[in-house]
Amino acid sequence: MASQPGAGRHLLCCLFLSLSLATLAHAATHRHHWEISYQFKSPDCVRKLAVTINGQTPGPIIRATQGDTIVVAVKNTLLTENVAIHWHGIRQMGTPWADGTEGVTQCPILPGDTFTYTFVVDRPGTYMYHAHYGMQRSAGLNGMIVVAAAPWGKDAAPFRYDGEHDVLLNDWWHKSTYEQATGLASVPLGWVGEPQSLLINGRGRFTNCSAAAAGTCSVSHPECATPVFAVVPGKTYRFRIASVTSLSALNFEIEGHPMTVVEADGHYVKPFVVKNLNIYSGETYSVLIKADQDPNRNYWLASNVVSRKPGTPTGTAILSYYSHRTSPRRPPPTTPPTGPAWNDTMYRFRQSVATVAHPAHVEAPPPRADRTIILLNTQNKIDGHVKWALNNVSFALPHTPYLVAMKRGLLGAFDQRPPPETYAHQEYNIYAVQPNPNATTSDGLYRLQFGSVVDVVLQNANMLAANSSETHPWHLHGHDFWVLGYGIGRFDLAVHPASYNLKDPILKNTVAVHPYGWTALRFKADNPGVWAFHCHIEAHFFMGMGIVFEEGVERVGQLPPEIMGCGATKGH
Ligand SMILES: *[C@@H]1O[C@H](CO)[C@@H](O)[C@H](O)[C@H]1NC(C)=O
Ligand SMILES: *[C@@H]1O[C@H](CO)[C@@H](O)[C@H](O)[C@H]1NC(C)=O
Ligand SMILES: *[C@@H]1O[C@H](CO)[C@@H](O)[C@H](O)[C@H]1NC(C)=O
Ligand SMILES: *[C@@H]1O[C@H](CO)[C@@H](O)[C@H](O)[C@H]1NC(C)=O
Ligand SMILES: *[C@@H]1O[C@H](CO)[C@@H](O)[C@H](O)[C@H]1NC(C)=O
Ligand SMILES: [Cu+2]
Repeated sequence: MASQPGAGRHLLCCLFLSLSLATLAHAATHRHHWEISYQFKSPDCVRKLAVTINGQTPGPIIRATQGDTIVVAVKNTLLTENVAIHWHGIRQMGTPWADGTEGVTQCPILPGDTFTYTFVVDRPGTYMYHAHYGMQRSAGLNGMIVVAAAPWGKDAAPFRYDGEHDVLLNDWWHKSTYEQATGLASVPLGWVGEPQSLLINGRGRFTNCSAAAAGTCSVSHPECATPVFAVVPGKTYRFRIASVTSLSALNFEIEGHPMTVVEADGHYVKPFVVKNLNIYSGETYSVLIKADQDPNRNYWLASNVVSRKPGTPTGTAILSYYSHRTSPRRPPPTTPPTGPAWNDTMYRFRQSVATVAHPAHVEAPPPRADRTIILLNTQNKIDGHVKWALNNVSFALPHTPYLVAMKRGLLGAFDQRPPPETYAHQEYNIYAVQPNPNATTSDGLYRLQFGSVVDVVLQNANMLAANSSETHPWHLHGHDFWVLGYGIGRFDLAVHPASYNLKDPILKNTVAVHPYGWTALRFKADNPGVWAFHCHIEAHFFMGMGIVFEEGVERVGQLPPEIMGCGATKGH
């Protein structure tokens, strides 16, 4: 990518920017060299093959300051498996080919190859990265991105703290991702079940070693030692929390320490206090806690499954005060918090609604949309396979990345018919089991007029089984969206838009659609490129729960040849 044709113009634009914005004059470039390989790891004390970055899972935290450039040379040494890495929450303005979405923005990185991702982190906040190829994220390829605000810029944090900690939440299975994916694609469906463990910063604890294969489980393995977060009495700490789970919606609590929520997905929140925090896969939050409890004992950090009937023990870590009387690793004298009732949907709904923009950081949304797309989320069948679909269309990734196909006019590379904008929402009973669950498959995409304002309403419904509806965390690439409203029940286009929050909606990149509920979003199609929008549950996207938007692709500069080499891009 070093000899990229647009580099000269890019330099000019940045010179201009650095003259006009003093903060950018200090922009730095952070270079990383990552080797992706399989290693035997024991994140929850049970030895398993994991996909690692330079031998680690989770990978290193990428730290930068707003305006910096990140350069990551990714060398695939997996031997027999492709890879691609998505920088989750980074909008990739001007670098749509660096989004890392295999099949959408690039061909996969082949074994032995190196691909260099170069992008600017233009805004402060807490983000993450993870594999975006098959179900590889579940195998351990993930980590955090922490972008500090330019100290005297307009994006400086509207709150103070003395120190900070990073918390990456995950769920973990003992079965390989290949077994999981093959099960999902089988007739009948083979479901892996609930995770064996919940991980905090890549560590958990599977205590039933007799259930693991002989010689593979050791509760004293250093890789599963309980993480310790140390605090100084009287000080205020910012905890940056990210969830990269494959399946689980989580509830996170720091025993005895109420949390003030101050950031969500890189945007400052109007502060509110919670005893515990609901966090969905793909979301990030910052919370503040005051270290004002008895310093002579330790406290639990706890992560619990919500929204699905839990079959996984609480994930734990330790909060320890710097003091001479307590060893930092000594388990607290209490049992770990177990979180709210897993099926208390309204408890979680209220947190969603409470999350609005900080008064000093409101970015008003456009007052109206040019186009409204209503997406019914259903579980379906196609030729006997269980799938997820939007308006009866289950998404299948094309073999040729859209970005290349559209720039090169490779019309045969994907279905040119656009997917449906809506469904018969006046008649559809979201609570009922459908008489005919059959859907169709497509790799068609939604073409958006460049600069237009788009509303998307996600409507949840009953699944194949009676009386069941799950939470789906939807993630948009390339943009943040305003969260205009949530509801439980059937969305009505004639009624609900009148109650949208146009005053101080939060901007996010991932949002929950609650069981039998709806969520309304608005975004501006102002980032030239091709962008995935999908449920962040790894299995659900794998089974078709996603769509793709194209906007202003004609404005995208010359594509780096490194993103090509698969499907119809060969020889182009
Ligand atoms: C431990 O695993 C064994 C074998 O799978 C099972 O029979 C037993 O019930 C488990 N014990 C606990 C406490 O989960
Ligand atoms: C939640 O599930 C429990 C059983 O796990 C059940 O007793 C309770 O009625 C359920 N509550 C709601 C609100 O569905
Ligand atoms: C759904 O499709 C299958 C074939 O895959 C067919 O056998 C079945 O009859 C269809 N169901 C209905 C209700 O039409
Ligand atoms: C989905 O397709 C099936 C089979 O054609 C049909 O019976 C059903 O009404 C459709 N559902 C929706 C929401 O369009
Ligand atoms: C589903 O819920 C309805 C109403 O709440 C109830 O009448 C029905 O028996 C339930 N069905 C199943 C299969 O649980
Ligand atoms: Cu989902």
